[in-house]
Amino acid sequence: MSIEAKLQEIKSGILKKIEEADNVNVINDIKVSVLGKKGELTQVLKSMKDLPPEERPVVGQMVNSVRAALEEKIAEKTKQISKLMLAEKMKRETIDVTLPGVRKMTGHRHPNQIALQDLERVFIGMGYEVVEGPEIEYDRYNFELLNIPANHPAKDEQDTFYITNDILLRTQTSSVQARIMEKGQLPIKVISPGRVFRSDEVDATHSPSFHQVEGLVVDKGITMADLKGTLDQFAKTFFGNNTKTKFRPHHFPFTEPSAEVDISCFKCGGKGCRFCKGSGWIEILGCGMVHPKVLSDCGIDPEVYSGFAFGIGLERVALLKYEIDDMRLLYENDIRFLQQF
Ligand code: 2U9
Repeated sequence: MSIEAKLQEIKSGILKKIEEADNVNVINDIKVSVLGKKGELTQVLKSMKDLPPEERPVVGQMVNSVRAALEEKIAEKTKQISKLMLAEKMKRETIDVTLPGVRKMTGHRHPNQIALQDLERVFIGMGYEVVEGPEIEYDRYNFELLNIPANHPAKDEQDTFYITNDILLRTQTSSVQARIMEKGQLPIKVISPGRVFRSDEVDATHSPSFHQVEGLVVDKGITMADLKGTLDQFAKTFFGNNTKTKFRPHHFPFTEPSAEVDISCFKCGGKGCRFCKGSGWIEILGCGMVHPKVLSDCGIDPEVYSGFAFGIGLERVALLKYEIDDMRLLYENDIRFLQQF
């Protein structure tokens, strides 16, 4: 067969294959098989050395023209296939923008956490620092330094979870403040929020684990007037400007004098309703002037310094604020309940 006929055969064979190709990989294989180092056309070029010298340029030209024709066809077919593939991809990835979206579930704050952050905001606004401390505590900080000595009824095993004789789950966050007082950096103006533990049965108003926010101010010249002014302002900021406060005498081992504070019912304004059980008042916290013995046991001279302290039950405030009538709801983590806040 003449070289020309051979070239024509290669050309028509390859053109047919290109025509039939349906993806870019096949095209690439064809390209290699004809134009590559060991390709059919390359073989023809290599065999030119056996021709008489005068025929070589003619054959060279023929090879080049076949190569050009094939390259053009390959480029054209590649373009055509790419276009087709793109069209198919677009069709596959079509998005129906009219379909309803998939709603993402977002978490949100627990009612306790909302109440805590609201409380903290009020006291931070009054210049208080927020300080936290350990939940597992020494007897010394939880009881001894707070004027609750050995044999005090609060230390009964019925009331407190003991780990050893000396180490327990704190029953109040006052323990954090006893630690601060002992450090002796004065003045002190802190609130201590945190989890506390009591050996209580679970019911609508009790839980073996709940949260407190306790406050402590110690400085020269602190009086009961500071305590009353602070807590009255707190009640107005937190429960509304029309809120009135009432200080009832009470007893705590760590404060003297001590009081419990009631606020006028924010539901009925004090007239008496189901919410305040007809009395017009709702109890919200305990407070008092820090007992001189507590000050001196912590190394602070009660002749020079005085202070006030208060304790707020966080769950109690959350239940009141969101009108929840069972504390257990706060711990069950039922999403249908939590979503309401
Ligand atoms: C120091 C000295 C005294 C903190 C106080 C209360 C009154 C109080 C309770 C309210 C409801 C706890 O959550 S509750 O059960 N607390 O009534 N707490 S005075 O007195 C302190 C704190 C620190 C060094």
